[in-house]
Amino acid sequence: MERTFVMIKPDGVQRGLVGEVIRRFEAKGFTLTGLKLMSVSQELAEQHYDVHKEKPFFKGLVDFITSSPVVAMVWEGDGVVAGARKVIGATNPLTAEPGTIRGDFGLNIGRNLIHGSDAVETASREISLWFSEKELVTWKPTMMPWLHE
Ligand code: DAT
Ligand code: MG
Repeated sequence: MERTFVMIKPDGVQRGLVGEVIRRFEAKGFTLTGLKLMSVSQELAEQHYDVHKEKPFFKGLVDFITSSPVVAMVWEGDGVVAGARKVIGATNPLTAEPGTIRGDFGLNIGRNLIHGSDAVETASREISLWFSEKELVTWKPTMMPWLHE
């Protein structure tokens, strides 16, 4: 089953949107497989955003993500990598569609509330960066037959 890494960034946690974000993924039908509130070290932040290390916004991004706790999650389901990105919305909250998390709650690209892996390979890299194997729980919700034909 496909898995993706989702992180509620410091702005989402500080603004009290943890429950709202989790609610949206649950309501969609994805399965929560890992969950933790944590402070992010400089090293983890730099590794996570390694692809952006040459970008002008890299330092600001790392400073932001290490400034206050985040909620790290793994979600599972058919097509969850692309599906979670749809639920999250476009990178810039100003152009993100209403009905998406960023479109409904954000204003600024540097405060876009949430991260989601952008591809299946990225997801697997990010999941192993943020979670140990024993922190992930494999389970099947009993409502599965009501979500899948
Ligand atoms: P996404 O988070 O939608 O995958 P990304 O991987 O291109 O977007 O960039 C990672 C984060 O970096 C993004 O969530 C917010 C920040 N960011 C991206 N482009 C930016 C820009 N032009 N100015 C400031 N921050 C930016
Ligand atoms: Mg990205």
